[in-house]
Amino acid sequence: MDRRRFVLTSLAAAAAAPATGAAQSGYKTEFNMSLVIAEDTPWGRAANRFAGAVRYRTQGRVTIKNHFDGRLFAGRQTTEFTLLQQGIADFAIGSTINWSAQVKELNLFALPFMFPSYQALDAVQGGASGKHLFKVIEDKGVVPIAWGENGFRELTNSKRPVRRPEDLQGLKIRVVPVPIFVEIFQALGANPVSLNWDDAQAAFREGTVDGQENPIWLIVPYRIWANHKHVTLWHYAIDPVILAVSAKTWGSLSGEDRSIVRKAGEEIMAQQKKETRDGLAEATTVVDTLQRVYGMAAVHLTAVDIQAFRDKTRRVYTKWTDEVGIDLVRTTEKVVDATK
Ligand code: X2X
Repeated sequence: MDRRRFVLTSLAAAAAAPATGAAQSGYKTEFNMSLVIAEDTPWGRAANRFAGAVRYRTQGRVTIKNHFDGRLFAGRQTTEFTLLQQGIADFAIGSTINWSAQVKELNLFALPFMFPSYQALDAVQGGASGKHLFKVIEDKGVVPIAWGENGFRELTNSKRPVRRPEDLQGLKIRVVPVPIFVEIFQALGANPVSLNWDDAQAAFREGTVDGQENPIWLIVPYRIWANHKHVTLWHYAIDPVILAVSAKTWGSLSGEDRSIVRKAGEEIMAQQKKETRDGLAEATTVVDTLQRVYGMAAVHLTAVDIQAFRDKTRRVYTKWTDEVGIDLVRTTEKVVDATK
């Protein structure tokens, strides 16, 4: 940083918060963190822990304000990555689905029925594919710090139990506004409706859509059970999240503060992953609660049931293998197969 800018930034910071560590360091007084979902969720809690740890360990030099519920991008969830590139969001815990709008390789996690288990996902993230994805993101001006978890995506709806692709015929299913999800549900004979997560809440309440797909932990905090009584456990796609920082912001931090931020992020996201998956790996605890307390009816698909869905979505898998990159997909398939 040149001296003039340093002095100006320091003055501005000192005026805003004279007594903080930020003022002494010359950093901005507050860094923005973006989240698409609410505070009382596994990503939200991790964001609060991260902000607390970073502030404490940097003695107030790095102070992060968390913007929940998509507030930083006015609800348009597929613009979050762009905000990180621009440095409008300094940090984010973001879904790979939302970022796939700018990073097409991240559609890897949405290839239908690619990942059979969290163990397979961890092997992929820890191996060559995970490294490649982090490199692609970094080359686009966003520095990934650690993987976290949103979870396997399951289906809920208000109309009927879904056991076979025919059961989805004509159902209006809310999907994230990215093309692969639209194509998957079209291939299954459903009627996909692209909606941002905020708008989706009203659509569930008002019944303008019949169903949605998201990890099952989210059914309780977002009261999905109040409108959708059917849940199908089919693990058809997975949604890892990533804690990342804008390269612009990263470049403005001292080496010491970068190490503090990285270490805190790695620790907290490992914990976030574990917390999200607890009870979900076998989906028993959460599903029991959904049935007993919230009156939902769960359909567990067997490998044979899943084959019918796999067959119907095969052409989407093939088309998106080319989009994601054939080498990345084949490398990933090998790692996944080795975990079976
Ligand atoms: O919008 C969704 O479905 C959500 C919350 O899971 C994502 O951000 C991808």
